[in-house]
Amino acid sequence: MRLYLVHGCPFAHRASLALQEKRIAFEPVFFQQGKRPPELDELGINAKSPTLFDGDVRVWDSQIVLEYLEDRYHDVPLLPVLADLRARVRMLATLVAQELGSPLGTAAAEIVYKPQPDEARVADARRGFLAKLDAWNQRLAGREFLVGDALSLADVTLYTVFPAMERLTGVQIPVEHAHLRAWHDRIASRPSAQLLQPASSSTP
Ligand SMILES: N[C@@H](CCC(=O)N[C@@H](CS)C(=O)NCC(=O)O)C(=O)O
Repeated sequence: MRLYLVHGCPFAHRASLALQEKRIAFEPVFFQQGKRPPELDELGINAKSPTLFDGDVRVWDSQIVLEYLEDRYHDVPLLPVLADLRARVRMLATLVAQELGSPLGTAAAEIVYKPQPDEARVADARRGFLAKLDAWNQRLAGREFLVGDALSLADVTLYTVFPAMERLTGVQIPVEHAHLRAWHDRIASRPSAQLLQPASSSTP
């Protein structure tokens, strides 16, 4: 199995975290932002970071990759069994994209893609990001994981925005959000959560 990815990409981070939690051996194939290799190019414009090559199967887009891994590899599930909890995981993943992915995307668009970032837009993105953290902190009060009693795709999706936002803007989870910080640190300490480095290969 091969995972095509851009180093530091939060979407690819979700895929590498899930693969490692599921103990699936894979080879990371790094490419530069804006320079997709021909094998991705020929899959069309959606084959970005991450794209998974699993035998003859090609899967692009992080949420689809996560769902594919879940459907195909059951030994270590990252979705609960009960339908209501599965729906909750998916709703929380959607909320992450709306509330935190959106300011993260704005910051990335300014800092990664523009030679001269618009500092006002970056500051706005930081403010927007921080403003949403209280609700996530409350969701984690008294809980080890966002949904149920095991790591799920909701945790994977939420966690990966933090290292990306910190790398781009220096934003960290403020100390007053103690539940969120403690949850973050627990996930960060899992070997699966370590960001893959271009020189490394992964065979759990
Ligand atoms: N919606 C996609 C977004 C993927 C994405 O935009 N990845 C960026 C890096 S974080 C990328 O591959 N950019 C490379 C390019 O556009 O050439 C997902 O969730 O996988």
